[in-house]
Amino acid sequence: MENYYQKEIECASRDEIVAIQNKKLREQVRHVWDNVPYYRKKMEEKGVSPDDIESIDDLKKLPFLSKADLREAYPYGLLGVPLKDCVRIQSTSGTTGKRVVAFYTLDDIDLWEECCARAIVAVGGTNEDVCQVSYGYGLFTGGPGLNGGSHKVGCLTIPTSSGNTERQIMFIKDLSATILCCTPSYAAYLGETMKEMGMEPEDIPLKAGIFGAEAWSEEMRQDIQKTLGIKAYDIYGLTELSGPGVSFECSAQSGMHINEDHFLAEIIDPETGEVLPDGTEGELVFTAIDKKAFPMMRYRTRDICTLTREKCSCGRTHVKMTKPKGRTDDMLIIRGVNVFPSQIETVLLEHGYQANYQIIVGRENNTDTLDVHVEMTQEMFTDNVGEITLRQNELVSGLKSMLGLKAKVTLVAPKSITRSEGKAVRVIDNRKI
Ligand code: DLL
Repeated sequence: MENYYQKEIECASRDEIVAIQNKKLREQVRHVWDNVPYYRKKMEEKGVSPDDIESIDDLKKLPFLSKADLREAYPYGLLGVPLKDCVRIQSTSGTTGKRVVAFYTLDDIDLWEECCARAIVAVGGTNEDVCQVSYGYGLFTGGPGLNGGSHKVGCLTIPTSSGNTERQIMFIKDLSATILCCTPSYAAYLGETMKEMGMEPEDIPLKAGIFGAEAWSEEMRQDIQKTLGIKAYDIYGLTELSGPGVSFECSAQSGMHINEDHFLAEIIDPETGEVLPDGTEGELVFTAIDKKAFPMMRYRTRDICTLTREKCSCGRTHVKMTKPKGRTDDMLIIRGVNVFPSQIETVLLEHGYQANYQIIVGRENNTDTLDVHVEMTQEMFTDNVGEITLRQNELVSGLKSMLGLKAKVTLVAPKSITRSEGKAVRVIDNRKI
């Protein structure tokens, strides 16, 4: 039987959802106009005023916000309330430019944690569960968000944070953790370490995992499910919109329901900014309609995915987004061809490898080069050159048919690629150096 944290809203009819959205959007636009001069100026430049926004159909009249705006307005320029009403900040790791610093009122934290609670209940979590949160705690939103959600559900929460992998496994076993929250790459690493410690999936009581914060393929889901003996669910979010829980997977495991009572989603053409119909792939744009301290309006996420409104078997009515394929800024353009790391991952896992790989892009004689280093698994490890060459060639042709590009593949020894405890770094683009 499907459980819900807030059934009334999670399963509300379309009319009910739209009525909530219209009301909240009107109020939020007024709030931003009155309190965020930076965005008001953008609205004025576009010739829009709060009176022009009556319903969600008017959303497209509003200007976009992008990472560049966040940088320009750093740190307080997009704040929607006096600083004294804020109780927390969270921040991104800032690998691409300046950090994003997001602010929260107590109510903003409450709604964020509610979103995470919905995600935990959707994977079967109740107050009888033990939820181990192995996302990083601190400035990163993963740990704090799921910790709060776990409290709301009433799970016994184990705040291990990331790292110290053997201790993670000890806690899972000794304290009978049933739900694990971490990045998918760390989940895979935990599985690998467990195996090395001589443990089988049956030796641990875990039943579900809530994995997100980075793109991961369907093949990687299958792999993790097998090594940990659990069901693996996706969760999505970003610091600008609070953190994890903007959307989450249900029992159908076929895309993530967006919490539409808090976030309006649109898909746009990343080149032209034009809004695209449901079912079309494009860049995801969000408007936060009730978060007050950091009210993001039409924020361009750069994540590429599709929205679907097909009826879901779980009974939830909120729109679903497909697994993000990657970010427009992660997308590599190699010899003119668009390549997402997730496509490479799909090919590797289809050929029996695990998600331990590195993509190295360079330029030689004015031509882009694509090198993929892939770890052999223990089972396939060999120093037989003939066999290695055969395997490499298989991958070269698999990648060729996926990407339409010739890549160089190098098989490397097991455990030679550094493992990640948080978001994995898969790409080294030497062209940028
Ligand atoms: O990664 C929030 C989060 C924490 C989500 C824990 C899920 C679990 P940021 O560090 O601001 O926030 O990074 C946000 O990560 O724009 C996506 O590109 C990527 N991302 C997040 N979740 C997923 C996912 C957190 N499930 C950026 N699949 C986003 C693919 C994801 N990419």
